[in-house]
Amino acid sequence: MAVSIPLLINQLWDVYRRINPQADQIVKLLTERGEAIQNDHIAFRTFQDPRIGIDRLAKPFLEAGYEVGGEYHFEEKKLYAKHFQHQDPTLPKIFISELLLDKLSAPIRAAIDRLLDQLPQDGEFHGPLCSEGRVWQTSFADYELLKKESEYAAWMAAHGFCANHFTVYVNELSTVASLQELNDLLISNGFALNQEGGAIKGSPEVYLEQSSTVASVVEVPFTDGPQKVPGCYYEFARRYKLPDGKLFEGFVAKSADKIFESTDEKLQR
Ligand code: OOG
Ligand code: NI
Repeated sequence: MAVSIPLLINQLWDVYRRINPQADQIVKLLTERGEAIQNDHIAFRTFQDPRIGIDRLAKPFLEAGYEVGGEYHFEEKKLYAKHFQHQDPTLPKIFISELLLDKLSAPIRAAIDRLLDQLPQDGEFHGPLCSEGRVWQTSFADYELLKKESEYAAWMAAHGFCANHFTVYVNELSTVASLQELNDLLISNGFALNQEGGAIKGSPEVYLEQSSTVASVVEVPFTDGPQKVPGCYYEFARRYKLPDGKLFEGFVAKSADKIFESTDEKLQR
């Protein structure tokens, strides 16, 4: 039976807001101005493996009527992504990326195998549907090893299948006229934005503008003790109309490449 997507989104939000206290604060900031927040998209990360790859994670969404909307390649980060969208425009798009394991070095693959070996054997695994994002134990030593080759892999080890970010749909906001205005509001309220390649990624020419916070640092349990590591971030997206008058529903790989870096250690101050 298809899951209720609004219910699933509420569950995902509940886990996400606990790892990303900024999200609650930003929602409060906007709702106090009278805004009702709509999600443009929700993003997940995973490893390219038949048990938990994009297609596996997308299953509950496809069963609920979502369709593939586009695919994206990130050669340098060794990532592949797809986005899914629903005919109901009030349902957020779903962006799922996966790390291409066959492009990684042997020690990194071995460290990822130590995670994947802990997956349930019986196909009972539901990815984002499970209430806890992380379904494996990992050592901080492995986290640090993974980070040397892929910040994305290290993030996956620490956080697993929780929503990586929610995204405010800026078009639906009434008290800010542009993404720049929203960014200014966030900065004046003390939020740090991902400035990689400029705070605003994209432009009206590519029909999409995006910005994001720097991921909150959170304490994560590792087998060798708790450590503070980058968690989740909040994103803001403004969409523009295509020449044919329809709203652009896709993503822009060049912008996404920089948005991924919102969880990178280098952005932590
Ligand atoms: C996804 C980064 C890309 C977008 O909207 O372009 C993205 C991630 O950090 O997992 O969310
Ligand atoms: Ni995003």
